[in-house]
Formats: sequence, C-alpha cells, structure tokens
Amino acid sequence: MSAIDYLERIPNNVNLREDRRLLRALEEWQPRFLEWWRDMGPNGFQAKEVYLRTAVSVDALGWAQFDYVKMPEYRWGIFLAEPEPDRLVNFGDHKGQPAWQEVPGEYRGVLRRLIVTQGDTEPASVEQQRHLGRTCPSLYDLRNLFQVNVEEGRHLWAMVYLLDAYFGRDGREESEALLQRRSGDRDRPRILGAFNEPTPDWLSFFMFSFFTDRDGKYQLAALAESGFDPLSRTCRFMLTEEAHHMFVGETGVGRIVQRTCELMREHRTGDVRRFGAIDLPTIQKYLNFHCSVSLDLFGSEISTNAANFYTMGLKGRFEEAKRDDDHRLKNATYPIAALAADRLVLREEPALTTLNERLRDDYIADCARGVARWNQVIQRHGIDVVLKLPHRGFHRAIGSFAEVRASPDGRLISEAEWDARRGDWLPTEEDRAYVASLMQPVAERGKFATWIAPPARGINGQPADFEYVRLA
Ligand code: BYC
Ligand code: FE
Ligand code: FE
Repeated sequence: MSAIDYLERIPNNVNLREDRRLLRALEEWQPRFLEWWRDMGPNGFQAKEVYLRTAVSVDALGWAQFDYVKMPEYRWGIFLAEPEPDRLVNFGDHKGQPAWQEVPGEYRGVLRRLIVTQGDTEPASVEQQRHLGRTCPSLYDLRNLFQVNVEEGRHLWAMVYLLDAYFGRDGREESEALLQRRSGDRDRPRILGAFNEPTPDWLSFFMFSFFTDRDGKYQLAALAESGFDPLSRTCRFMLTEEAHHMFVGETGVGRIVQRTCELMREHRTGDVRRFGAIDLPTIQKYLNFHCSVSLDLFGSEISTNAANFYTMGLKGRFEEAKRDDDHRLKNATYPIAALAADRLVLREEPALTTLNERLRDDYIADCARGVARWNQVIQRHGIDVVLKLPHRGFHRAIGSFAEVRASPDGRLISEAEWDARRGDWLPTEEDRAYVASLMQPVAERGKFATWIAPPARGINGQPADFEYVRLA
C-alpha cells in the first residue's frame, strides 16, 4: 500500500487504476491544473531544472527522493498515510464508532466546506508567491521557494482527490472552482483573508512560511484527527511536507536576523540599512503583520461552526488523542481572552464553542518557540533587543478583537493613538519600499544577498554553493 506507483499518469497510492470513474475525473482535471500552474505558478523558471524532492513512499523511512526536475514535470500525485487498522472516531458525538470510510450523509455539506476551505489556501499561496523567483537572494532560497510551491500544488491535489472521490458532481464543481478563484482578485478572491494579501518580497515570504504555513500545520493536525478517515490519512501525509515549509520560514527569518546582528556588531549601530540589511525594528513590524493576519485564520473565539465540526467528529483538537479528558467536552469550559468594557480579561466559556481559540493558543505557543530561537541569535551577538509576538488582540480583522484597537503589548487604545502609532507597529510604505529596494536577484552559485546570511547547511546534505537551480 505504501508504494507509490510512478508509472501511472497520476502517481498515487490509492489504487486509482481500479476506480475508472475517479481516474477519469482526475485525468480531466489534470490538464486544467497544469494550465493554472503555467498561468499562476512561479513566473519564469518553468523550463529550468530544480533540485526537488519527490515523495517515493509514504512511510516514515525516506519518503523523499531528490533530483533535478522541471517544475511542470513534477509528479503531483495522491498520497495518503497508511491506514490504521480498526481506527475509531476519537471525539464528539460519534466517539468510539468505526471511523467513516465514506462521507456520512448528514455531514456532507459541512465536510465539503471544510475541505474546500483547506484546498483553497494551497493554490492561493502559490499565486501569492509567483513573482518571488525573480528576486531570489540565492539559488538555495530559490530552490526552497519552488519546493514549497510544488508541494502546495500537491496539497491542492490532495483536497481535489477527496472532493472528486467522495463528493460526486458537487465535488467536481468545487475542484474546478479551486482553479478559478484568484488570490487578491476583487471579484473572485480566495476564501480566507491572509491568502489575499500580497507576498511582495522575501522577508514577507519567510514570515508567511513561518506564520501562515504554521496555521496550515495546526489546521491540518486538527483535520488529521477527523473521523472521516480519508481526510485524516490525507492530512497526516501533508503534515510531513508542511514541516519543510516552516523550516524555510524559520531559518529564512533567522538568517536575516543573523546578518543584521553581524552588521550591528561590526559597525556598532542599529542602523543597518546603510549596509544593505534589514534593521530589527523593520523585522519586528513584518512579524507583527504576518502574525496578526495568521491569527485571524483560526476564526472567531466563539464559534458554533467549530463546536459543530467537533461534535460531528469532523475536526478535532491539536493532538486530540493525547488529551486526557472525555473528548466530548459537553460540560467542560475553557478560558479565553475577552473584552470587558475597556480592558482584556480571561473568561471561562463553554469548551465546545471556544475550540478555535484553543487551537489558536496551541499555535501561539508554537510560534513563541520559534521567535525564542531568533532571539537566541540576537543574544549570541550581545545585542539587547528582543523580538516579540504581538498580543492576540493586535490588528485583528476576525473575532471580538476586530471591533477594538490594541497595541502589540495588549493595551486597548483609542483610534487616535492607533493612527499615531500604526507606523511604529506595522510596515509603512517607506519600510516596504526599502525592503523592495533590496530585492535584487542573486543567482550565482554560493552567493547570497547582502541582507541574509548563508544557511548553516544545504539541502539533502549538499553544500550551500550547490547548483540548486540550473539556470544555464
Ligand atoms: N478570513 O465561526 P467562524 C494552509 C469566516 S492554512 C475570511 O469565526 P469557523 C496553508 C468563516 O469561514 C490552513 N473569512 O469561523 C498555509 C465563516 O464563514 P461562513 C487552512 C473567515 O468557521 C500556507 C465565518 O467567517 N485550513 O493550509 O469556526 C500556505 C464565521 O466563522 C476567516 C483551514 O482553514 C478569515 N480569516 O473557522 C498554504 C481548515 N475566518 O462559513 C496553505 C478548514 C473565518 O459563515 N477551515 N472566516 O460562510 C476551518 O476549519 C474553518 O473554516 C476556519 C474558520 C478555521 C477557517
Ligand atoms: Fe499546504
Ligand atoms: Fe505549506
């Protein structure tokens, strides 16, 4: 079961060959996907050979194989994690029943909506990042960008498989619509806010991979708990790919911080813009921006949708099985940050309706660990600056905090103070213009842009000056 058949037109480990109807649906979708990839995927570089990893099997030992591939020839396919024999629904009203191998009829609409929302983010991110190749800081980074892009393309395949295999005609229509919406488009935007924001430069890209791909990790982990077994298995395999995306984000920002600190120490100044680097206050502002739009992706603090997803057994908590409680949560409560007149308080609310906030808490704790590693880099250089996650109420557009203004340290403030301080907290036009001015391509082997340190090690044991993309 774990072997992936690469002789097929659509590589897969789901015995696609035996399901003629599904195979036909996917084979009809495949050329449209490729058309979308050519129109909306990485701008340029489509004919270049890129040192990419491809899944060769889904088991823990060495699922990846590295080789030169032209992106349009990447073997996008359908890979599910191994089935767990006798798997049960682990939470909600159906806890203890066998996991579903088919869509439970009464949950069809809800489940489809969840899968479509997940699926929509994948091509959206590729669209957001499509111009970055032109300004890469190195061949190493260029390759990492393209690796992320092809895998997000594969994540789209993963969701389209579920739609086509389990949702009949509606599913095929949704698969089509996933190729029609466009990130940032006025008339047919992508579904979730953060996926309509531009990713104009590499600092934004690394922050996006750190913060927004990490939302992916937490949402996928919650869906991996699903009682709908095909969704669970699909998400479990996607999570193994996701880890690399967050690695790209964390090390990308970390290398920018390192370069900045080296220059600060060498020249005894915080004003590193003179030396073509990105000053720490600007990095903090980008961090604030990407963190806040990613926090919005978890939905409202109080959500009946979230309660329903859980009660129905469709979307669990992060690491549901490791939690020591009844996994039904009917009588449990959970403390959430809430607004009380003019200040923020912790308030106990029913555990079921606050599941979005609980997942957001798990996410914030994970983000904080990454930020702490960036701060270690700063400390090692003897610099007295600390990067911080903004308060969850800062710059929010979804949930109860959307109605108020909060500072990054969590004070509720007036509209006037917000207007006066906004430029200290979020990237200004000038900051963006400065970062944009640094985005000059560096595509010579082993060379890196002025504003980023080389990586500690290369990909797959290769040196940093390896020819990660063959441009010649
Ligand atoms: N923007 O009850 P509420 C990834 C909508 S990232 C716009 O508060 P709910 C990736 C919401 O849809 C992971 N609209 O929220 C990363 C609802 O609309 P309807 C993506 C928003 O439903 C990087 C209404 O507001 N996966 O994989 O509890 C690169 C009230 O909703 C937003 C998923 O999201 C927003 N930010 O939770 C590539 C998992 N937030 O239904 C890929 C699937 C909320 O009233 N999705 N709304 O029309 C879900 O689990 C849920 O839909 C959400 C929202 C957690 C997103
Ligand atoms: Fe993804
Ligand atoms: Fe990702």
